[in-house]
Amino acid sequence: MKKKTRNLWLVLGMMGLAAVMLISSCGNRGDAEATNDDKTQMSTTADDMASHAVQAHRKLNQKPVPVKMERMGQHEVHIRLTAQVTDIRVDKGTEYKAWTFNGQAPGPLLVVREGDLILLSLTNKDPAMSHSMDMHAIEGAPSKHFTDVSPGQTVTFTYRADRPGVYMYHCGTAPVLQHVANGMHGMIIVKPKAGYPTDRDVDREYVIIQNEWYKANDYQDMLNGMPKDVVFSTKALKSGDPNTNGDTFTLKDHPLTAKAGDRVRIYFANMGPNRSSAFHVVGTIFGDVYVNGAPENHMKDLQTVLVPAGGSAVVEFTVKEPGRYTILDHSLADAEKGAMAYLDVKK
Ligand SMILES: [Cu+2]
Repeated sequence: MKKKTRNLWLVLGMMGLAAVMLISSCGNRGDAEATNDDKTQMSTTADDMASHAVQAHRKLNQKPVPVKMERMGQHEVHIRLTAQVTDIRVDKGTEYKAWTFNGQAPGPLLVVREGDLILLSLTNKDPAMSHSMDMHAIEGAPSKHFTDVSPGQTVTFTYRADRPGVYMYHCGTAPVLQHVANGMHGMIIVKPKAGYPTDRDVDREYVIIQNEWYKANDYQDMLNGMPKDVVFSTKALKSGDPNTNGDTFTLKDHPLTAKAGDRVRIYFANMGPNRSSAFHVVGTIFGDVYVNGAPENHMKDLQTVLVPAGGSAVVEFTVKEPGRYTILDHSLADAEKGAMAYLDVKK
């Protein structure tokens, strides 16, 4: 009798275990169900996600889809973004299979006006996993506005940009660190209705974005390691401006330009994912700084601006004489890792 009871408990226990395994495998399918790789369907730990992505993305290098921004009315703009996997050159001789918006990392520069209603359509061309849009420029429930878009799907999110400034946007799909470190981030400028008080003084303006690259799709390195490259990029504010990916060399080989006496404005944002930036331009003093790019956060005369991961600033300075000015993260190890650009000032 005792033996029978013990066997019954053993059978019930095994049934329970099987049920738990079945439930957990169903509950965890999520992103993994887009492929036939059965091994990855049992778990969505970041390391498993990483190896899953490496498998599914191995032969993938999707041609960048141009971003579309269309003004529908005076206060309404339709933005179409695409999540895709595209190889990015992050250092001379180093390609990175980046998870991107529109084949750029950082993603395309978005510019809207304070008060605009944004219709943001996100198409997910990644065959292997969901992606999403965490838009720092808006206020709303993440569970409503920042939801996952499955492979092959397009979802349109609607929200209003009521607060002027320079904001980060990024993929918010878990694990967020992995999606951001792999390249899914960018800048959106919400132009202030009344402009900045110093608009009239500015002769030219540029965008600089900072981000870090870790060992390719290595979640443990993203979590506990040090970035291999800390990089700058620029994005075009008007046609003809340079538009680059985050790499260690382009903005040194092809410096930004200005004329002696120019008042220069830089819209700067730090994508992280992990490190702060001590933003500085050698040979200048930031006469006017707008923390977060908000006109009311106006500060005067700073040598260096601390910009956290997920933060930004607008800085303005005068280049008094011709020469080469270095723009850098004054945390100098990060500058040596690549976070440096040149501004060449002519007569
Ligand atoms: Cu993503």
